[in-house]
Amino acid sequence: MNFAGHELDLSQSHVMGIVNMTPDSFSDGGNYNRLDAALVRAESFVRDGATFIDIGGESTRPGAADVSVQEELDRVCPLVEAIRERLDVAISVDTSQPEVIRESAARGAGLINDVRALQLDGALEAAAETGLPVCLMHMKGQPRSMQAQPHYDNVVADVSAFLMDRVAEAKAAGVRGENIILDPGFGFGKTLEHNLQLLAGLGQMNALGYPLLVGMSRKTMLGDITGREVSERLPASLAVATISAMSGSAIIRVHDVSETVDAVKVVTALRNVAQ
Ligand code: 9MG
Repeated sequence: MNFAGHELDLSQSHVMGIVNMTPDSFSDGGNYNRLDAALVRAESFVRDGATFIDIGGESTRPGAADVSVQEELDRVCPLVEAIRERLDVAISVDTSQPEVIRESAARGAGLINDVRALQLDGALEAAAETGLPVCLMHMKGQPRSMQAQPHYDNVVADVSAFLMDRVAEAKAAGVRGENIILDPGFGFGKTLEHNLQLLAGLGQMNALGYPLLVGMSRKTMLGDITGREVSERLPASLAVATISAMSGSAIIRVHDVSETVDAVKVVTALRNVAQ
C-alpha cells in the first residue's frame, strides 16, 4: 500500500508509534515546546523501527473533552509538516474532521486513521479527495459515553458487519478498496469480554480481506486483566502485540516502539521460516 510515497508490504506486521499532541501528553509549555518534544519522540520511534507515526490532536479516551477543529489543526498540521521534512516514515493522522483530513494530507500525511470510520459529515468525501489510504475503526457510541454498558449479539460478527458497511460507503464515495485498512477498535464501546472475543477473533476478521490495524497498547483492558497501572502495562502490551502479529495484523499501534519492534521481529522470523 502506498502512504504518500512510502510503499509498505502489509502482508508483514508493522509498528506504528503514537504521538499524541493533546495537552495531557506533554508537560506543557505551549505549542512550540510541544512540537519540539513530539518531534524528538517521533525521531526516536523511527530509530527504534517504527514504520508509521500516528499523530493525534483529539483525545479519544472515555470521558475526554471536545476539541475545536481549529485547535486540532493547530496541534496536528505543524507536526505533520515537520516530520515530513525530517524523517523517512509514513505519517498517519488520527482525525475524524474533514478540514484536518484535507490539511494534513496537503502537508504530507500518508494515512487517515479515523476512529469514527469517516461517519462525520463530509469526512468520506474529504478522504476520497486525498486519494490516501484510510483506516476505518469500529466504535460503539461516542468517546464521552461509549463504555456505558455496550451490548452486542456477537461482537466479532457485529463489528465485522459494521466495518463492511463502512467499506461499502467508503468505496461508494470514491475511496479505493486497495486503500482500506480495518480496525476492531479495542476499548471503544467494549467490555473486557468483548475485547477478548475480538482478540481471539482477529483471524476471522483478517478473512474479511482488508489489512488490520490494532491498538491495545496500555489500554484499560490490560489493567483489568493484570491489575497493573498504565505505567506498568508494557509486558501485557507486548503479549497482545505478539498475539496480534501472530494473527496476521498488519499494523500494531503502540506507545513502546522499541520493545514492540523486537516482539514483531520474532513473530516475523517465525512466520518466514522454511517448513
Ligand atoms: C486514536 N486511537 C486510539 N486507539 C486506537 C485504536 O485502537 N485504533 C486506531 N486506529 N486508532 C486509535
